[in-house]
Amino acid sequence: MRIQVAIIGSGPSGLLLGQLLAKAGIETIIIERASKRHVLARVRAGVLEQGTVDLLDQAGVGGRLHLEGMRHDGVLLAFDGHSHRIDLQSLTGKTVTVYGQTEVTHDLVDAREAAGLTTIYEVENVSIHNIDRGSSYITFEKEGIEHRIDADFIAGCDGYHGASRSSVPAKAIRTFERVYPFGWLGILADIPPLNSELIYARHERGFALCSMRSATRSRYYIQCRSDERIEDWSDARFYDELRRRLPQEHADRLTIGPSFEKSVAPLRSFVAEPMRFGRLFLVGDAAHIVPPTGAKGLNLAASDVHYLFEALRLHYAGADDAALDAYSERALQRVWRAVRFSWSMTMMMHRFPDEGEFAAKIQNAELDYLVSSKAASTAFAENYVGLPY
Ligand code: RFL
Ligand code: PHB
Repeated sequence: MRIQVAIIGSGPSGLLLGQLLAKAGIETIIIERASKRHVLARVRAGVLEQGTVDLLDQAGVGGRLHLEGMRHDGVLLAFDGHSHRIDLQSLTGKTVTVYGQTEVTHDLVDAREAAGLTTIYEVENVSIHNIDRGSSYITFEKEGIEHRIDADFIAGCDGYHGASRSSVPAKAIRTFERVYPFGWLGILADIPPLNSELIYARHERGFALCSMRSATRSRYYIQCRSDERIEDWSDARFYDELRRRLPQEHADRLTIGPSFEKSVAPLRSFVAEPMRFGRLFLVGDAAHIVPPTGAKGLNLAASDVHYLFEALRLHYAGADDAALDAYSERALQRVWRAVRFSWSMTMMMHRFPDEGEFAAKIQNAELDYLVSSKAASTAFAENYVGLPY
Protein backbone atom coordinates (compact mmCIF):
# COMPACT_ATOMS: atom_id res chain seq x y z
CA MET A 1 0.00 0.00 0.00
CA ARG A 2 1.15 3.56 -0.75
CA ILE A 3 0.20 6.69 1.22
CA GLN A 4 1.27 10.32 1.29
CA VAL A 5 1.97 10.57 5.04
CA ALA A 6 2.35 7.55 7.33
CA ILE A 7 1.89 8.48 11.00
CA ILE A 8 3.33 6.29 13.74
CA GLY A 9 1.44 6.71 17.03
CA SER A 10 -2.08 7.74 17.82
CA GLY A 11 -1.48 10.04 20.77
CA PRO A 12 -2.48 13.69 20.53
CA SER A 13 0.36 14.53 18.06
CA GLY A 14 -0.46 11.79 15.58
CA LEU A 15 -4.21 12.29 15.79
CA LEU A 16 -4.07 16.07 15.46
CA LEU A 17 -1.63 15.92 12.54
CA GLY A 18 -3.83 13.29 10.87
CA GLN A 19 -6.93 15.45 11.24
CA LEU A 20 -5.31 18.61 9.89
CA LEU A 21 -3.81 16.75 6.92
CA ALA A 22 -7.14 15.08 6.14
CA LYS A 23 -8.86 18.48 6.12
CA ALA A 24 -6.25 19.66 3.61
CA GLY A 25 -6.95 16.64 1.39
CA ILE A 26 -3.69 14.83 2.23
CA GLU A 27 -3.92 11.06 2.74
CA THR A 28 -2.72 9.55 6.01
CA ILE A 29 -2.72 6.27 7.83
CA ILE A 30 -1.99 5.90 11.56
CA ILE A 31 -0.43 2.80 13.06
CA GLU A 32 -0.59 2.44 16.84
CA ARG A 33 1.02 -0.05 19.21
CA ALA A 34 -1.67 0.04 21.90
CA SER A 35 -5.36 -0.90 21.70
CA LYS A 36 -7.99 1.76 21.02
CA ARG A 37 -9.28 1.23 24.53
CA HIS A 38 -5.87 1.92 26.00
CA VAL A 39 -5.41 5.06 23.88
CA LEU A 40 -8.78 6.42 25.02
CA ALA A 41 -8.21 5.63 28.69
CA ARG A 42 -4.87 7.41 29.11
CA VAL A 43 -4.97 10.21 31.70
CA ARG A 44 -2.35 12.91 31.35
CA ALA A 45 -2.37 16.62 30.66
CA GLY A 46 -4.99 19.13 31.65
CA VAL A 47 -3.99 22.63 30.59
CA LEU A 48 -4.25 23.85 26.98
CA GLU A 49 -2.65 27.02 25.65
CA GLN A 50 -4.70 29.25 23.35
CA GLY A 51 -2.53 28.13 20.40
CA THR A 52 -3.46 24.51 21.08
CA VAL A 53 -7.16 25.41 21.30
CA ASP A 54 -6.89 27.31 17.98
CA LEU A 55 -5.26 24.33 16.33
CA LEU A 56 -7.96 21.96 17.61
CA ASP A 57 -10.53 24.39 16.16
CA GLN A 58 -8.66 24.41 12.86
CA ALA A 59 -8.83 20.61 12.87
CA GLY A 60 -12.60 20.85 13.38
CA VAL A 61 -12.62 19.19 16.80
CA GLY A 62 -13.15 22.19 19.11
CA GLY A 63 -16.92 21.80 19.62
CA ARG A 64 -17.02 19.95 22.94
CA LEU A 65 -13.88 21.73 24.14
CA HIS A 66 -15.68 25.08 23.88
CA LEU A 67 -18.71 23.73 25.74
CA GLU A 68 -16.95 21.83 28.52
CA GLY A 69 -13.46 23.36 28.74
CA MET A 70 -12.91 25.83 31.56
CA ARG A 71 -11.26 29.16 30.80
CA HIS A 72 -8.75 30.09 33.50
CA ASP A 73 -7.67 33.71 33.76
CA GLY A 74 -5.10 33.11 36.50
CA VAL A 75 -3.11 30.59 38.57
CA LEU A 76 -2.05 30.58 42.22
CA LEU A 77 1.50 30.13 43.43
CA ALA A 78 1.68 29.10 47.11
CA PHE A 79 4.73 29.19 49.39
CA ASP A 80 5.59 30.15 52.95
CA GLY A 81 2.02 29.59 54.11
CA HIS A 82 0.34 31.95 51.62
CA SER A 83 -0.92 31.89 48.05
CA HIS A 84 -0.49 34.60 45.45
CA ARG A 85 -2.51 34.96 42.27
CA ILE A 86 -0.83 35.51 38.91
CA ASP A 87 -3.40 37.23 36.72
CA LEU A 88 -2.60 35.70 33.34
CA GLN A 89 -5.31 37.65 31.55
CA SER A 90 -4.35 41.12 32.74
CA LEU A 91 -0.60 40.50 32.38
CA THR A 92 -0.69 38.95 28.89
CA GLY A 93 -4.20 39.41 27.47
CA LYS A 94 -4.32 35.60 27.19
CA THR A 95 -5.83 32.74 29.18
CA VAL A 96 -5.51 28.94 29.33
CA THR A 97 -8.21 26.28 29.00
CA VAL A 98 -8.54 23.37 31.39
CA TYR A 99 -9.71 20.37 29.36
CA GLY A 100 -8.26 16.90 29.86
CA GLN A 101 -5.98 15.22 27.34
CA THR A 102 -8.29 12.20 27.64
CA GLU A 103 -11.11 14.35 26.21
CA VAL A 104 -8.88 15.82 23.48
CA THR A 105 -7.95 12.27 22.43
CA HIS A 106 -11.62 11.23 22.46
CA ASP A 107 -12.63 14.15 20.26
CA LEU A 108 -9.83 13.44 17.79
CA VAL A 109 -10.54 9.69 17.61
CA ASP A 110 -14.26 10.39 17.08
CA ALA A 111 -13.51 12.87 14.29
CA ARG A 112 -11.09 10.45 12.63
CA GLU A 113 -13.67 7.68 12.67
CA ALA A 114 -16.45 9.99 11.45
CA ALA A 115 -14.24 10.97 8.49
CA GLY A 116 -13.63 7.28 7.70
CA LEU A 117 -9.86 7.55 8.15
CA THR A 118 -7.79 4.46 8.96
CA THR A 119 -6.03 3.75 12.24
CA ILE A 120 -4.49 0.31 12.70
CA TYR A 121 -4.25 -0.51 16.42
CA GLU A 122 -2.16 -3.15 18.18
CA VAL A 123 0.68 -3.26 15.68
CA GLU A 124 4.05 -4.78 16.62
CA ASN A 125 7.66 -4.62 15.45
CA VAL A 126 7.36 -1.29 13.65
CA SER A 127 10.45 -0.58 11.51
CA ILE A 128 11.28 2.39 9.35
CA HIS A 129 13.28 1.91 6.13
CA ASN A 130 15.12 4.12 3.62
CA ILE A 131 14.53 7.44 5.38
CA ASP A 132 17.36 9.02 3.40
CA ARG A 133 15.91 8.14 0.05
CA GLY A 134 12.74 8.84 -1.91
CA SER A 135 11.47 5.28 -1.43
CA SER A 136 10.87 5.27 2.33
CA TYR A 137 8.52 2.74 3.88
CA ILE A 138 7.50 1.23 7.18
CA THR A 139 6.91 -2.38 8.06
CA PHE A 140 4.97 -3.76 11.03
CA GLU A 141 3.18 -6.86 12.19
CA LYS A 142 -0.47 -7.17 12.99
CA GLU A 143 -1.73 -10.49 14.35
CA GLY A 144 1.49 -12.16 13.23
CA ILE A 145 1.27 -10.98 9.59
CA GLU A 146 3.85 -8.53 8.22
CA HIS A 147 2.61 -5.43 6.39
CA ARG A 148 4.40 -2.71 4.42
CA ILE A 149 3.35 0.89 3.83
CA ASP A 150 5.24 3.04 1.33
CA ALA A 151 5.03 6.74 2.14
CA ASP A 152 6.24 10.10 0.86
CA PHE A 153 6.83 11.15 4.47
CA ILE A 154 6.80 9.47 7.89
CA ALA A 155 5.67 11.36 11.00
CA GLY A 156 7.16 9.83 14.15
CA CYS A 157 4.45 10.67 16.71
CA ASP A 158 5.10 7.62 18.88
CA GLY A 159 6.15 9.20 22.16
CA TYR A 160 9.30 8.88 24.23
CA HIS A 161 9.48 5.05 24.04
CA GLY A 162 8.52 4.78 20.36
CA ALA A 163 10.26 3.20 17.37
CA SER A 164 10.87 6.38 15.37
CA ARG A 165 13.65 8.06 17.32
CA SER A 166 15.38 4.76 18.03
CA SER A 167 15.48 3.93 14.31
CA VAL A 168 17.75 6.91 13.64
CA PRO A 169 21.48 6.01 13.51
CA ALA A 170 23.17 7.14 16.74
CA LYS A 171 25.68 9.31 14.90
CA ALA A 172 22.89 11.37 13.28
CA ILE A 173 21.21 12.41 16.52
CA ARG A 174 22.20 14.32 19.67
CA THR A 175 20.26 14.06 22.89
CA PHE A 176 20.18 16.29 25.96
CA GLU A 177 18.73 15.02 29.19
CA ARG A 178 18.12 15.81 32.85
CA VAL A 179 16.41 13.31 35.13
CA TYR A 180 14.99 14.83 38.33
CA PRO A 181 15.38 12.88 41.58
CA PHE A 182 11.64 12.60 42.24
CA GLY A 183 8.27 11.90 40.61
CA TRP A 184 4.66 13.02 40.87
CA LEU A 185 1.97 10.90 42.46
CA GLY A 186 -1.34 11.91 40.92
CA ILE A 187 -4.96 11.07 41.63
CA LEU A 188 -8.30 11.72 39.96
CA ALA A 189 -11.41 11.88 42.13
CA ASP A 190 -15.00 12.96 41.67
CA ILE A 191 -14.90 15.72 44.24
CA PRO A 192 -15.29 19.46 43.66
CA PRO A 193 -11.95 21.20 43.03
CA LEU A 194 -10.41 22.87 46.04
CA ASN A 195 -10.17 26.17 44.19
CA SER A 196 -11.55 27.61 40.96
CA GLU A 197 -7.97 28.11 39.65
CA LEU A 198 -4.93 25.82 39.79
CA ILE A 199 -2.69 26.01 42.86
CA TYR A 200 1.02 25.23 42.48
CA ALA A 201 2.48 24.87 45.99
CA ARG A 202 6.07 24.83 47.20
CA HIS A 203 6.52 23.32 50.67
CA GLU A 204 9.45 21.94 52.64
CA ARG A 205 7.76 18.50 52.49
CA GLY A 206 7.65 18.77 48.67
CA PHE A 207 5.66 20.20 45.80
CA ALA A 208 1.87 19.86 45.44
CA LEU A 209 -0.53 20.79 42.63
CA CYS A 210 -4.30 21.15 42.81
CA SER A 211 -5.80 20.90 39.34
CA MET A 212 -9.14 19.76 37.98
CA ARG A 213 -10.99 18.31 35.04
CA SER A 214 -14.45 19.80 35.66
CA ALA A 215 -16.55 21.44 38.38
CA THR A 216 -17.00 17.99 39.92
CA ARG A 217 -13.69 16.27 39.17
CA SER A 218 -10.34 17.07 40.79
CA ARG A 219 -6.81 16.18 39.70
CA TYR A 220 -4.26 16.43 42.52
CA TYR A 221 -0.54 15.71 42.53
CA ILE A 222 2.15 15.54 45.19
CA GLN A 223 5.89 15.24 44.72
CA CYS A 224 7.06 11.75 45.68
CA ARG A 225 10.12 9.50 45.26
CA SER A 226 10.53 8.33 41.65
CA ASP A 227 10.35 4.70 42.81
CA GLU A 228 7.31 5.29 45.03
CA ARG A 229 4.93 2.31 45.30
CA ILE A 230 1.31 3.23 44.67
CA GLU A 231 0.18 0.45 47.04
CA ASP A 232 1.76 2.41 49.90
CA TRP A 233 -0.52 5.37 49.24
CA SER A 234 -4.06 4.99 50.50
CA ASP A 235 -6.38 7.86 49.59
CA ALA A 236 -6.33 8.94 53.24
CA ARG A 237 -2.52 9.15 53.26
CA PHE A 238 -2.53 11.06 49.96
CA TYR A 239 -5.05 13.68 51.15
CA ASP A 240 -3.26 14.03 54.45
CA GLU A 241 0.03 14.76 52.71
CA LEU A 242 -1.60 17.12 50.21
CA ARG A 243 -3.24 19.08 53.03
CA ARG A 244 0.07 19.49 54.85
CA ARG A 245 1.68 21.02 51.79
CA LEU A 246 -1.01 23.67 51.19
CA PRO A 247 -1.49 27.01 52.95
CA GLN A 248 -3.97 26.64 55.84
CA GLU A 249 -6.73 28.64 54.12
CA HIS A 250 -6.77 26.09 51.25
CA ALA A 251 -6.08 22.99 53.32
CA ASP A 252 -9.15 23.73 55.42
CA ARG A 253 -11.34 23.71 52.32
CA LEU A 254 -10.15 20.39 50.86
CA THR A 255 -13.05 18.01 50.21
CA ILE A 256 -12.00 14.38 50.04
CA GLY A 257 -13.46 11.37 48.26
CA PRO A 258 -12.33 8.05 46.76
CA SER A 259 -9.84 8.29 43.89
CA PHE A 260 -10.48 6.26 40.74
CA GLU A 261 -7.02 6.73 39.22
CA LYS A 262 -3.66 6.85 40.93
CA SER A 263 -0.26 6.80 39.23
CA VAL A 264 3.35 7.87 39.58
CA ALA A 265 5.06 9.81 36.78
CA PRO A 266 8.85 10.30 36.67
CA LEU A 267 10.12 13.79 35.85
CA ARG A 268 12.66 14.44 33.12
CA SER A 269 13.74 17.01 30.56
CA PHE A 270 14.88 15.55 27.25
CA VAL A 271 15.50 16.91 23.76
CA ALA A 272 16.65 15.11 20.61
CA GLU A 273 18.23 17.15 17.83
CA PRO A 274 17.52 17.48 14.97
CA MET A 275 13.83 16.62 14.60
CA ARG A 276 14.10 15.65 10.94
CA PHE A 277 16.05 12.82 9.29
CA GLY A 278 15.41 12.72 5.56
CA ARG A 279 11.77 11.68 5.15
CA LEU A 280 11.23 11.07 8.88
CA PHE A 281 9.95 13.90 11.10
CA LEU A 282 9.82 13.54 14.89
CA VAL A 283 6.85 15.20 16.58
CA GLY A 284 5.88 15.71 20.25
CA ASP A 285 7.16 13.40 22.99
CA ALA A 286 9.10 11.36 20.40
CA ALA A 287 11.51 14.30 20.22
CA HIS A 288 11.24 15.96 23.62
CA ILE A 289 9.99 15.52 27.16
CA VAL A 290 9.42 18.21 29.76
CA PRO A 291 8.55 17.77 33.42
CA PRO A 292 4.80 18.45 33.84
CA THR A 293 5.37 21.45 36.13
CA GLY A 294 4.87 24.03 33.36
CA ALA A 295 1.99 22.11 31.67
CA LYS A 296 3.88 22.24 28.39
CA GLY A 297 4.17 18.66 27.00
CA LEU A 298 0.91 18.43 25.08
CA ASN A 299 1.13 22.07 24.06
CA LEU A 300 4.60 21.53 22.57
CA ALA A 301 3.30 18.51 20.70
CA ALA A 302 0.63 20.81 19.24
CA SER A 303 3.14 23.48 18.14
CA ASP A 304 5.31 20.81 16.43
CA VAL A 305 2.17 19.61 14.63
CA HIS A 306 1.46 23.18 13.52
CA TYR A 307 4.92 23.61 11.97
CA LEU A 308 4.88 20.18 10.29
CA PHE A 309 1.32 20.49 9.01
CA GLU A 310 2.00 23.89 7.41
CA ALA A 311 5.18 22.55 5.79
CA LEU A 312 3.44 19.46 4.38
CA ARG A 313 0.50 21.54 3.17
CA LEU A 314 2.88 23.81 1.26
CA HIS A 315 4.73 20.80 -0.17
CA TYR A 316 1.54 19.22 -1.54
CA ALA A 317 0.31 22.61 -2.80
CA GLY A 318 3.35 22.60 -5.07
CA ALA A 319 5.33 25.25 -3.21
CA ASP A 320 9.03 24.74 -2.54
CA ASP A 321 10.18 22.73 0.48
CA ALA A 322 11.66 25.62 2.44
CA ALA A 323 9.18 25.08 5.31
CA LEU A 324 9.92 21.34 5.43
CA ASP A 325 13.62 22.15 5.49
CA ALA A 326 13.05 24.66 8.32
CA TYR A 327 10.80 22.35 10.42
CA SER A 328 13.45 21.10 12.81
CA GLU A 329 14.98 24.50 13.49
CA ARG A 330 11.61 26.24 13.97
CA ALA A 331 10.20 23.55 16.22
CA LEU A 332 13.38 23.31 18.30
CA GLN A 333 13.53 27.03 18.96
CA ARG A 334 10.12 26.89 20.65
CA VAL A 335 10.92 23.53 22.29
CA TRP A 336 14.03 24.88 24.04
CA ARG A 337 12.13 27.89 25.36
CA ALA A 338 9.50 25.60 26.87
CA VAL A 339 12.19 23.23 28.17
CA ARG A 340 13.79 26.18 29.92
CA PHE A 341 10.51 27.34 31.46
CA SER A 342 9.52 23.84 32.61
CA TRP A 343 12.98 23.29 34.10
CA SER A 344 12.97 26.64 35.92
CA MET A 345 9.50 26.10 37.36
CA THR A 346 10.51 22.58 38.45
CA MET A 347 13.70 23.87 40.11
CA MET A 348 11.82 26.66 41.89
CA MET A 349 8.99 24.55 43.31
CA HIS A 350 10.34 21.10 44.29
CA ARG A 351 12.23 19.82 47.25
CA PHE A 352 15.59 18.48 46.09
CA PRO A 353 16.61 15.67 48.45
CA ASP A 354 20.33 16.49 48.36
CA GLU A 355 20.02 20.26 48.69
CA GLY A 356 20.05 21.98 52.04
CA GLU A 357 18.39 25.01 53.54
CA PHE A 358 20.30 27.44 51.35
CA ALA A 359 18.57 26.09 48.24
CA ALA A 360 15.19 26.28 49.99
CA LYS A 361 15.78 29.93 50.89
CA ILE A 362 16.74 30.71 47.29
CA GLN A 363 13.53 29.06 46.04
CA ASN A 364 11.44 31.16 48.40
CA ALA A 365 13.28 34.33 47.38
CA GLU A 366 12.69 33.51 43.72
CA LEU A 367 8.97 32.97 44.30
CA ASP A 368 8.76 36.07 46.46
CA TYR A 369 10.35 38.12 43.67
CA LEU A 370 8.14 36.52 41.03
CA VAL A 371 4.86 37.38 42.77
CA SER A 372 5.90 40.90 43.82
CA SER A 373 7.52 42.19 40.61
CA LYS A 374 5.27 42.98 37.67
CA ALA A 375 8.14 42.29 35.25
CA ALA A 376 8.81 38.85 36.77
CA SER A 377 5.08 37.98 36.97
CA THR A 378 4.67 38.99 33.33
CA ALA A 379 7.59 36.83 32.24
CA PHE A 380 6.10 33.87 34.10
CA ALA A 381 2.59 34.52 32.72
CA GLU A 382 3.87 34.92 29.14
CA ASN A 383 5.51 31.51 29.31
CA TYR A 384 2.62 29.84 31.12
CA VAL A 385 -0.02 30.92 28.58
CA GLY A 386 2.34 29.83 25.78
CA LEU A 387 4.92 31.64 23.67
CA PRO A 388 3.83 32.56 20.13
CA TYR A 389 4.32 30.05 17.28
P1 RFL B 1 2.04 10.20 23.43
O1 RFL B 1 0.84 10.75 24.08
O2 RFL B 1 3.02 9.46 24.25
O3 RFL B 1 1.53 9.25 22.25
C1 RFL B 1 2.40 8.38 21.56
C2 RFL B 1 1.58 7.24 20.96
O4 RFL B 1 2.44 6.38 20.21
C3 RFL B 1 2.17 5.04 20.57
N1 RFL B 1 3.38 4.24 20.31
C4 RFL B 1 3.57 3.51 19.18
N2 RFL B 1 2.80 3.32 18.12
C5 RFL B 1 3.28 2.51 17.13
N3 RFL B 1 4.50 1.92 17.22
C6 RFL B 1 5.32 2.09 18.25
N4 RFL B 1 6.52 1.51 18.30
C7 RFL B 1 4.86 2.93 19.31
N5 RFL B 1 5.39 3.32 20.50
C8 RFL B 1 4.48 4.12 21.09
C9 RFL B 1 1.75 5.10 22.02
O5 RFL B 1 0.99 3.95 22.40
C10 RFL B 1 0.92 6.39 22.04
O6 RFL B 1 -0.42 6.16 21.70
O7 RFL B 1 2.87 11.34 22.65
P2 RFL B 1 2.36 12.66 21.91
O8 RFL B 1 1.22 12.34 20.97
O9 RFL B 1 3.56 13.32 21.38
O10 RFL B 1 1.68 13.55 23.06
C11 RFL B 1 2.47 14.08 24.10
C12 RFL B 1 1.62 14.27 25.37
O11 RFL B 1 0.93 13.07 25.62
C13 RFL B 1 2.47 14.65 26.59
O12 RFL B 1 3.45 15.60 26.23
C14 RFL B 1 1.64 15.24 27.74
O13 RFL B 1 0.79 14.29 28.29
C15 RFL B 1 2.54 15.79 28.86
N6 RFL B 1 1.79 16.31 30.02
C16 RFL B 1 1.22 17.56 29.99
N7 RFL B 1 1.28 18.31 28.88
C17 RFL B 1 0.65 19.55 28.83
O14 RFL B 1 0.74 20.23 27.79
N8 RFL B 1 -0.09 20.04 29.90
C18 RFL B 1 -0.21 19.32 31.06
O15 RFL B 1 -0.93 19.77 31.94
C19 RFL B 1 0.48 18.05 31.15
N9 RFL B 1 0.38 17.31 32.25
C20 RFL B 1 1.67 15.52 31.18
C21 RFL B 1 0.96 16.07 32.30
C22 RFL B 1 2.21 14.23 31.26
C23 RFL B 1 2.08 13.50 32.42
N10 RFL B 1 2.65 12.20 32.43
C24 RFL B 1 1.97 11.06 32.89
C25 RFL B 1 3.90 11.96 31.74
C26 RFL B 1 0.82 15.35 33.45
C27 RFL B 1 1.40 14.08 33.55
C28 RFL B 1 1.26 13.36 34.86
C1 PHB C 1 -3.23 18.41 35.16
O1 PHB C 1 -4.36 18.91 35.36
O2 PHB C 1 -3.09 17.21 34.95
C2 PHB C 1 -2.03 19.29 35.18
C3 PHB C 1 -2.20 20.65 35.30
C4 PHB C 1 -1.08 21.48 35.34
C5 PHB C 1 0.18 20.94 35.25
C6 PHB C 1 0.35 19.56 35.10
C7 PHB C 1 -0.77 18.73 35.08
O3 PHB C 1 1.27 21.75 35.29
